Amino acid sequence: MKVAVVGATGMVGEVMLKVLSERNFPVTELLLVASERSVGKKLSYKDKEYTIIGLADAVAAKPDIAIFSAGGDTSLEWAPKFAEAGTTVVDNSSAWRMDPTKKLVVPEINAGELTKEDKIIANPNCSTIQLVMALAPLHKKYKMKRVVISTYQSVSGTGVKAVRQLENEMAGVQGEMAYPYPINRNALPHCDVFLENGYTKEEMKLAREPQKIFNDRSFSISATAVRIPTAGGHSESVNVEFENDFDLNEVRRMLNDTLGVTVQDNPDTNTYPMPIYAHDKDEVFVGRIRRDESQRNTLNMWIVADNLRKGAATNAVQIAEYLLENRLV
Ligand code: A2P
Ligand code: 11C
Repeated sequence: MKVAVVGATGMVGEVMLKVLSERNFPVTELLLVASERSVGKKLSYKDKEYTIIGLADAVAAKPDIAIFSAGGDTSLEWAPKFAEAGTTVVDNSSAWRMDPTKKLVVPEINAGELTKEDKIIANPNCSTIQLVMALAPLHKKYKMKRVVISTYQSVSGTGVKAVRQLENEMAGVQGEMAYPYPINRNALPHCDVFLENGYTKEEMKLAREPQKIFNDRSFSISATAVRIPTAGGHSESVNVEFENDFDLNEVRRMLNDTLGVTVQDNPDTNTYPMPIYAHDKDEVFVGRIRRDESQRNTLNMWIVADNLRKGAATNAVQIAEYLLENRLV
């Protein structure tokens, strides 16, 4: 496969290269793409040096697959140009996710929808991916009615500038601010921009994307997204009301049997998912599984994953692997 990584110099791009290498993705030719600022710089992949190229040169090279993580504006402008040149784009931005002509894919759940005609495929938001990975088996069995979610999201979700803000604050150094307030020793109920309805864009991604991924509008989701001073890994407190009653042991068993999900749940040994354990792992970790004693057929759980891996790079590479295995590129 001739593969282009667009946004190769970014935080997700770096993890993308690591994941492609770890999973031994069959790369015959690699194009590393970034903004004009980075053209000519060098990056290495599997001990070989590559020179960063610009987007126009990358389109002209007609890669089989282009994995984008260079922001929504770059995707809006350039993904169609790659698609026209015959390249299949897997896009990690929010640009195409809710476009009804594009598929929004978590391979474990809905990769079966993909066809050769899908030239721009959207990767869901990081906090959505870990949520739906845990909800999928439970929805299938008990049918969800309503989900209430509160997130505890790391600064790596915002990007390099936010990681630096946290590091500077911890070191007591003045620097550029990614957030309107200090993040160290703080919690900001503010991820992404505010919308007219009073929710943030991140909260609305959590409310809308799962319905599209499950191809089901029979359930609703209400979200509060909060930024906390963790370096990497997003955590989620999730309350799910089902139509049908469930058995807690069966819930644990089903989650544990789900590919890509690991249950860490033992109050006797203080075992529960945490961002420091999820770091650099591809699984979605679920714990604190318990019945909501205030309402019928309702479950509480705590979900943690590495937002740059399963939440971004790993999911995108899995989509590329699926396309390849099923001869869709
Ligand atoms: P560059 O390093 O040249 O700015 P992050 O999300 O960590 O900020 O990374 C964003 C990634 O997207 C980087 O690789 C960045 O390249 C790339 N990028 C940003 N804007 C553009 C653009 N207009 N064209 C191509 N790549 C871009
Ligand atoms: C965050 N979820 O942690 C975001 C980062 O829509 O792809 C990814 C933004 C997106 O703030």
